[in-house]
Amino acid sequence: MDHLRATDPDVYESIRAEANRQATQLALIASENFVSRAVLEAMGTVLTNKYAEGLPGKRYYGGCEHVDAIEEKALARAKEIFGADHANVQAHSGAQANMAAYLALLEPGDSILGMDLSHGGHLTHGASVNFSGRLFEATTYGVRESDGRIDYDALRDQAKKVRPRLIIAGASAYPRILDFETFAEIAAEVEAFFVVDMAHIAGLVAAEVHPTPVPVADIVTSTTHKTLRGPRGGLILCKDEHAKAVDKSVFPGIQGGPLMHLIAAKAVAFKEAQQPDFKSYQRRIVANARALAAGLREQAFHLVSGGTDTHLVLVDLRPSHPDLTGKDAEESLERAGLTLNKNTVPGETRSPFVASGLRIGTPALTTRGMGEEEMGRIAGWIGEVLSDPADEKVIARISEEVRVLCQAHPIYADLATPG
Ligand code: DSN
Repeated sequence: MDHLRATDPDVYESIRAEANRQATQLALIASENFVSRAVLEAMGTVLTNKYAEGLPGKRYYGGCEHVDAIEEKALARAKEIFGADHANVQAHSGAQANMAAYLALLEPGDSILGMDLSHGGHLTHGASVNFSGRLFEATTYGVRESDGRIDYDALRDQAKKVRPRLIIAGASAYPRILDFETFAEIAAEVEAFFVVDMAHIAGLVAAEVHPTPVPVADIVTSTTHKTLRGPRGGLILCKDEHAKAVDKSVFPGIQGGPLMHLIAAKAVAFKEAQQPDFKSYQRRIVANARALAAGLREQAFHLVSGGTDTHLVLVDLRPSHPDLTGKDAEESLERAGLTLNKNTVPGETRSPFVASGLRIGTPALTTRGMGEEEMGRIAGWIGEVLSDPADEKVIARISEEVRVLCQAHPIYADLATPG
């Protein structure tokens, strides 16, 4: 990064410091990952200079032959990985992908049924503070209090009661397999469109570690940067019958020029997801999450749903640590070198800024080559720190142990070092 360092030492130094932070802390945020150097390189290219509104072969600008070739590759790979009729790789983010999906199928004022945010859903699935709750009449379904799993009977009852135009499945803090077949049946019973936001589990789906929603959903949206381990961005897959509406909904519906440097990086990430070792990587993510869950249970933490089938666990701190908020737990763990996020839990009584839970994920550490043994150690550290979050001696000792573990699993080492 010689040019950047010379032109803007302040920004250069912050980027270098961030690379150092990523290399020296344990990234346990379930939605984060580390992209490959190839993906990173593709993002920092001259493609950022190019306007390419439209689609390959049908652009509103000249000079698009090379970006066309790139976007065609990205589209072909996305369709092949997920077995989809049609793909659109231009959504700038998962939220944009969801907005495009809704506006492809619905009119403002129509009704949607999505998972309650505090039960593990997402802002764009109908939260009142989000466009999805402002443009559409949103109601919610959730998990059973007794076992933390989606209550499909209650979902069916709710769908019959409100007769939504669209049901959305998908979650940002749900650790169990999503039963897409049952969702689709319920949607069919009430003649609703069925959309799946698989952002969190896209990598697991690509590797067939989680059932795919593609055959049963009208539209499937995703981000590309979570378990899929690509650049930050969105992806939309759909059946042929919705292809035109989806493409028009993205552009000119809600976006202008596509970010071609990110589309190139998506193409590279999709190629990586087509390699045989991607399947074993995804299986290791889940094995690591299960090992982490087992370790946390040994530390007497209460896990929503009792464990995990996926890449994350959701800890409800209230039974084991009634006076400890998610916010305070997150801050103490960060001082010990473990980054994760506070999260609301089913039946939440605190505000989302304080929250009573912790969401902990394994994709990023699995990318660094950590395995089940390391997950056991991490669960132990979480238990120790949270047993007395004010004990600075324990935090100092653990942060040193974290540093040593991180050194044994280097990531972006040259970017982290002052040059
Ligand atoms: N903010 C993302 C997450 O952390 O799950 C979802 O968009």
